[in-house]
Amino acid sequence: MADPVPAIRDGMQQRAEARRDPRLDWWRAARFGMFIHWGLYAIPAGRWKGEPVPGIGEWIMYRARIPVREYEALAPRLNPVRFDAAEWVSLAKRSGQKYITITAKHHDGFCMFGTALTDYNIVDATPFGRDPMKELAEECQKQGLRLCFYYSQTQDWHHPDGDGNDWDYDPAQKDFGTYLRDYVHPQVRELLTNYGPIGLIWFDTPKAMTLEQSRALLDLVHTLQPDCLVNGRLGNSLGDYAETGDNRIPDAAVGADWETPATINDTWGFKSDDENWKSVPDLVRKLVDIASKGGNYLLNVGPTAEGVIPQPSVERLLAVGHWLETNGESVYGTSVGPVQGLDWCRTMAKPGKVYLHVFDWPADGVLRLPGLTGRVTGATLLADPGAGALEVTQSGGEVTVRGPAAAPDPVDSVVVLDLAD
Ligand code: FHN
Repeated sequence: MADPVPAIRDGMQQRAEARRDPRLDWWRAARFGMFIHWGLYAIPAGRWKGEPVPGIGEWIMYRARIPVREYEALAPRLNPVRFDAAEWVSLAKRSGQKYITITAKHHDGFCMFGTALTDYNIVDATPFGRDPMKELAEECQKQGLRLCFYYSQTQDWHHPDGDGNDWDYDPAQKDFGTYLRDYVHPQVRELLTNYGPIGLIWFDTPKAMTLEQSRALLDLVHTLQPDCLVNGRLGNSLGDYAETGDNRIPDAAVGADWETPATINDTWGFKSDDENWKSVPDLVRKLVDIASKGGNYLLNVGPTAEGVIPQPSVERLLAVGHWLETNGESVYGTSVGPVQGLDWCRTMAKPGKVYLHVFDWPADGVLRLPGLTGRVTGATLLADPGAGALEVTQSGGEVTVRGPAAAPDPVDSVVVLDLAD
């Protein structure tokens, strides 16, 4: 299979055996997860001293070169009184998302969890005084979703030895090895000890991590929670699955476990003036496109400093969830589709079945699918099985299905093809 995304190639070359690792079974079946970028950066929400700061919201400290002492002053202002873990988890659930990956610590270094390693955390440094990760862990347990933690292991613009801040600290004086050993490792240990079973740890921007450093972190995670997965941005091609670049979807199917992290507008962390929301059809088709190539879609929301997930995100996610209520069978638990590379459709496979996702329904209602080996014994519309069997013929390597003239679903009509054993 073609593999046009270098990040995937780099991440997964190593581990053919990983593709059969049963620890990933839940994750492979999930196909759709909620990413949450939430931190102090939600307070300035893209503006500093009255001026807009270009770029993604959670990078405001870096982009505006905000001194640590000034940025720290945001902490006493963080009071997300409208945060409701039950509501967030329920939103993910109703949106058809099977796991939540949330920023425990992003590059700004502020910890959104209670930690003994620094007071610079939401429990000790804010009037809020609660641990949202605890509340989310409890709710995920209750509602049956997997909780996963994003943790920025290299960049930490607050810590004197963390990577990235060269405006407060002299890079030549930094001791990255000590930071990893005495700060990152103990914090990862906290995250994997204090919150129950964790689905995965999502590391990011590996930068100059040495092989030894990446391996030590991987081993730490697997020692503390053997079933906890590690994403593909740990560095040095280590991790349980590969991560594409942000918002990147490979052109073709990939013979590895992989995930696309993606924004729902143009930022990860909340920015008050980013209204460039992706449409529901776009989101549904991206999910389907990714799943047809064997990947997972990790779709981001950026809650406000009050703890509210912006309404345009909520509306879109619920609409995708609504589509999945009818069509989920053709997404969850599927594997790479047998026919690839066609503009008008995508395919996914399950034993004995092929799901044909039609993005552009032909005007005469006749679907002509080339390249399917195996005998098709029947075809139905997934959303309308009551409409009965559709007429199917097969000759010269082409399957022809006669459907209604009008697209059953203008976004994506799913036809189930039954295959002979
Ligand atoms: O720098 C981060 C960015 O802020 C965001 O967290 C994304 C999500 O994939 N990861 C990094 C850039 O790739």
